[in-house]
Amino acid sequence: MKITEIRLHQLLMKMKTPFTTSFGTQQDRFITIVEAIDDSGLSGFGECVSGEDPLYSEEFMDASIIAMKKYFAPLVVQNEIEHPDEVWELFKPFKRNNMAKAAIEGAVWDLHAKQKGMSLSEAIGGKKRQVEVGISLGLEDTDELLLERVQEKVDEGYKRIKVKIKPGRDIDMIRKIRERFGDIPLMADANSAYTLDDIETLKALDAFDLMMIEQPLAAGDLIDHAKLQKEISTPVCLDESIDSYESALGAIELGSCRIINVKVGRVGGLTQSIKIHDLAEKHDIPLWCGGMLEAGVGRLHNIAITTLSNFTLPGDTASSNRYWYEDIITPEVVAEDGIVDVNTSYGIGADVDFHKMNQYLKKTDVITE
Ligand code: OSB
Ligand code: MG
Repeated sequence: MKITEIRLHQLLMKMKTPFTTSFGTQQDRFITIVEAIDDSGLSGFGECVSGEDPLYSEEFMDASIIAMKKYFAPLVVQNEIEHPDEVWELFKPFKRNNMAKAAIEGAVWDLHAKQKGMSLSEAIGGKKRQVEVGISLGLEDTDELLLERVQEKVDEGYKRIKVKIKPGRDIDMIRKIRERFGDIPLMADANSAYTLDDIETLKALDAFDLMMIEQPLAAGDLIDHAKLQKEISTPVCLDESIDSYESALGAIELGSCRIINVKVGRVGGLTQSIKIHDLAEKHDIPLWCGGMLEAGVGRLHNIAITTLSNFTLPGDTASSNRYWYEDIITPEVVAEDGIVDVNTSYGIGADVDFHKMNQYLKKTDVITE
């Protein structure tokens, strides 16, 4: 394929409600949509999931935009690409910056699928035509408010409820959820808010039969998570610590987790996600797809990766209306009773609606060489 132009559409999207984790509160979402255009005028789309500030990981949006403009966009317009799998190799001399790499690679994947007349799911070897979705609920000021949120999402039929925890907002809060909602599929995400000094708290959570505890310890750590997993019965799921195929291999070999949350941006794109998928499947480590407060393009990429066979647990790929009054795609992503139908028509399966996107657009950078 010949890519003649990359456009970086920089958006500021207002979230319906703020989203609070152990590392901070998000109110507006600064998002970059990557558009890759080929010599016939066809466009593929990707989304950069970096946070506005380097709080979840070291990447942040201003830096990702520079990385895309300076390194990754020029590489895809300067080189003839036969297949999107080549993009990771093309980017390899430049270390890390996985979310920037993934955003450009994602646009190339979508373009490739469209050129071949396939859906993105088919292009990556996905077979599922429906995927189960859960929801991630941020910390609320009081447990009562959180219980109301949980009630809403249980009523909407989400297949799994994830709540954020941090020291001081854990055991009592989880106990109240269990007391009110009984045996619902429930998990907790700490976003690395604990250390092994908190082992008694983490052991106490075993009493609540959580599906898993996500990233309790430091981002990047594998050793302490392996020690922790030996001490608790709740499966450890790693998010921040799995930033490459190599770290997934390390986590599996060390026994640092029993479940992996795959985020396409965090691991550097779809090609790397597929490689981690195949590794995890071989080792009976179930996967699910995590979210990064995505707009529609990122959401559709997440749904596509979830159609691979070893994504056996509900992901964070909720409806477009989870965070947005109006998403940038048509049709929007809609979960009914916790199920999203995979649109297998063409590429990511929906159009970027420029009329809708333009209301959020701050700036578009164009890279042609
Ligand atoms: O840890 O999974 C996380 C959002 C931003 C950064 C990190 C995380 C999250 C979420 C929300 O949990 C997932 C979503 O609904 O998109
Ligand atoms: Mg997480």
